[in-house]
Amino acid sequence: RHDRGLVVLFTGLSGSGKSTVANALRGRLLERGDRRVTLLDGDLVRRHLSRGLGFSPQDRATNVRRIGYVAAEIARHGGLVLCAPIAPEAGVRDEVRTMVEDAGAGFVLVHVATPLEVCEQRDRKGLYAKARAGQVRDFTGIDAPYDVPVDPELRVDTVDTTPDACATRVLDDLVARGWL
Ligand code: GGZ
Repeated sequence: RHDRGLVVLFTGLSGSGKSTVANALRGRLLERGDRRVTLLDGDLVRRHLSRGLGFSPQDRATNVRRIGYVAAEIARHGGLVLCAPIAPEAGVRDEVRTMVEDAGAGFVLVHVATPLEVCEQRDRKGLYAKARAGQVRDFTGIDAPYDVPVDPELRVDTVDTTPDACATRVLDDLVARGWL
């Protein structure tokens, strides 16, 4: 199990802390000497792999499927992949799980469950204000849906847990499941 590939998919709202937690976890894994870590961050994926895609349900599904495909290929060869898109649709998240498991790798879904109210209050990029003002359309949690994961392997939130502490909880969970 220790040399099998693994994909950890962080899902959650914009501003929930997915990228920060995934980055912190990446740091922890590198410290441990686990060097086969690939981080497919939402922002970078949209700049490269998914350049040109928007935020319609179809484009989001394409974006998340691409991430899943690349993650599954890396995991097929023993890699450890962290991905952090919003991935709002439960059905598409399930497709990614199937792709990864069909590649012979493990899949762990982590719901970064920071509530909408908190994400909106933090509004670190000002996008929630723009969405409320109608300047940004189809914004997740405002006028676009987010399917709350029903049975994720793990749920964390950044309300009273720091991103570093969240990363520790994920790391501990991966160890407990025998992945590390
Ligand atoms: C949601 C949007 C939108 C809309 C731009 N809805 O907080 P951020 O800025 O850095 O993260 C959000 C990111 C979401 O892209 P993903 O590729 O993760 O989404 S998905 O999985 O649904 O494909 C946000 C920014 O892009 N952003 N417009 N309308 N987030």
